[in-house]
Amino acid sequence: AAAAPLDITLVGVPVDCGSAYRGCLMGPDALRVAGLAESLSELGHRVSDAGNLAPDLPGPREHTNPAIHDLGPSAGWVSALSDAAFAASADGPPIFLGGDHLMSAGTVSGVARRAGKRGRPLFVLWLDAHTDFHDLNSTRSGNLHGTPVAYFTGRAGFEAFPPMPAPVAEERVAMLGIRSVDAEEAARIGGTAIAVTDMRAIDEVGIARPLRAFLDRVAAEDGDLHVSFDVDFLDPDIAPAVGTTVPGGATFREAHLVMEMLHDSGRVTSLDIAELNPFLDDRGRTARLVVDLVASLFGKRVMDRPTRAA
Ligand code: EXY
Ligand code: MN
Ligand code: MN
Ligand code: MN
Repeated sequence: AAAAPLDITLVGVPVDCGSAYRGCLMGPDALRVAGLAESLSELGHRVSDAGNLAPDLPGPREHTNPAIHDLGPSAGWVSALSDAAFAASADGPPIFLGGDHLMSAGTVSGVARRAGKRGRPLFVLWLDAHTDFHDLNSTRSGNLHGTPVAYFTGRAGFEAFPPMPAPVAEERVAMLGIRSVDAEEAARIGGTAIAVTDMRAIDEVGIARPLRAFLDRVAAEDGDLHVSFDVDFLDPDIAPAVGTTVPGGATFREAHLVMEMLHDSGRVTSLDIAELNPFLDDRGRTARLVVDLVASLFGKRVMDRPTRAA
């Protein structure tokens, strides 16, 4: 069935200061070259490209891993990105093209404010090998892409960052694909209501059941749903172009199933595509896989006439 046409805005977020490896700066353009806009237009959506958040964004533009204590510029950057995300989500769903996962400190902040304006709670689905739940004191690597979830759920330890205007309630965050968690994160996240489904659980019960349970909760509260898709959620065999690969990730079919279920839910109001590093890619195959998965999220179907058992 053709998807209801949406007004989709692409927003490039070329940032790589949050990760240990350069290259995510090129993520937005790799997704464009891989045909993201065309794939969505072919589904009947109206796609506009807002370009990349310009270099005049104050803050970490070059490859500088800011020492944790010197985050002043990043604070301005997070605020500016939050404002851009808020504006971009005024009409249809924005797709934020990263950039490493530090981007979500700004994008989730902005869409959370948008949800609040709409009088809706914001839910976040975190597709990732990592929980990204460090704060600026607990991180060992100093790589800020390991912190956005702690930041946007309003936890302490982010004095150098702008305060989260509308923190996301921990019980409205669900994670799928988790398989690399530092001790400090594990100790902390265990005490929260964040629904963490790791790969062990997915192997035991499948990926559909925890996702279905989460989507039922989004529907019950008539919430907005932000999907943050870290490309390292996928198995490195099918998606090598990320800096922090972890073996044993989601398969091609698990990933498409997640995207198709998200589409069928009709609840997705915004999307991050994070951590794509084209410099590590193999002739663009990771970028093209990601575009294909995002097309599934926005209504592409392999079979027009499903033959599933009733
Ligand atoms: N937990 C490790 C750290 O904090 O350095 C690895 C974080 C990787 C984060 C990537 C974006 O998902
Ligand atoms: Mn970097
Ligand atoms: Mn991540
Ligand atoms: Mn990750």
